[in-house]
Amino acid sequence: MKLRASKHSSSLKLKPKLGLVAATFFCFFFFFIAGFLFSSFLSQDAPVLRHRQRVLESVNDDAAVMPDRESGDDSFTSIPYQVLSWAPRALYFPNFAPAEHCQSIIAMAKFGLKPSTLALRNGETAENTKGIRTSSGVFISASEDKTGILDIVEEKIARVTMLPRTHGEAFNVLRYEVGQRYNSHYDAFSPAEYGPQKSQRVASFLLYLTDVEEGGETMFPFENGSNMDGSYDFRQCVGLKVKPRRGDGLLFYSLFPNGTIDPTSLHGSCPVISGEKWVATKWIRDQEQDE
Ligand SMILES: O=C(O)CCC(=O)C(=O)O
Repeated sequence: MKLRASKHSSSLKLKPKLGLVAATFFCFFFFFIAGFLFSSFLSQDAPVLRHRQRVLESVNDDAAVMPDRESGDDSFTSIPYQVLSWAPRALYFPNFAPAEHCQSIIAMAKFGLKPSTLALRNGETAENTKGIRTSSGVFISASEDKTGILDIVEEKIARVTMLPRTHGEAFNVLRYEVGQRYNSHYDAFSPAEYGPQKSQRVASFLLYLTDVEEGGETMFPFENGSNMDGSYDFRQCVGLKVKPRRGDGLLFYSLFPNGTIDPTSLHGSCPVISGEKWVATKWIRDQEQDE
């Protein structure tokens, strides 16, 4: 009993001491963390806040709009995009065109469809290139479209590429049914394979006019230099694959800034597995195009 009593009394004495030590430790820890956080806030966050303020100012403040010029806008425009890749240089534009515009483009193309053709290399014929591109399509220029929708789309493409409308070919509206595809190819024409060229395709803009249930992705098999060891089969759907979504746009550049062909711009359309794919392609060249 005695022993137990003495044990009990010594633990009673110890408790307040332990409490004091814990409280001191807790205060020290709390002030240390608070001080650390406060000092890093002062040293790092201040410039970020200042930078953010500047960006906001330039967007919201009317006075920051540059004076109107002969060509150009008198207000800011916001067209959202996502950089999909730097090799190839590819950008994705969600909701580039409204659904009603996509439907109207399909309606105007529907009755003029013909089997899609290919630009042939030396030695190639329609016969020995059969199966490479199996979609149907039709060319329609903005000036032919009395609804004015292609005009709106073309204008917007010129704004995001900053390549003049006069450099664009007519829209090539394509339909892919189940099983139809376009094997990987370049939009630019290598003079070594196709002979001397009067002008070259710089960039391609694809406006997806439908969703596709399954398949039909636009693919870039050589994204970031992958699959370039010579073993790639041009029908394979590998690399960067962009799933078509109605109204969204895809822009990619076929040429490097120095005018040579970017090998990673190789691309194609995976076969449609289920559903139907409609897309309007605009090829933009380095020279003005005849109407
Ligand atoms: O349909 C696609 O996704 C690709 C079309 C294409 O490669 C082309 O028209 O050059």
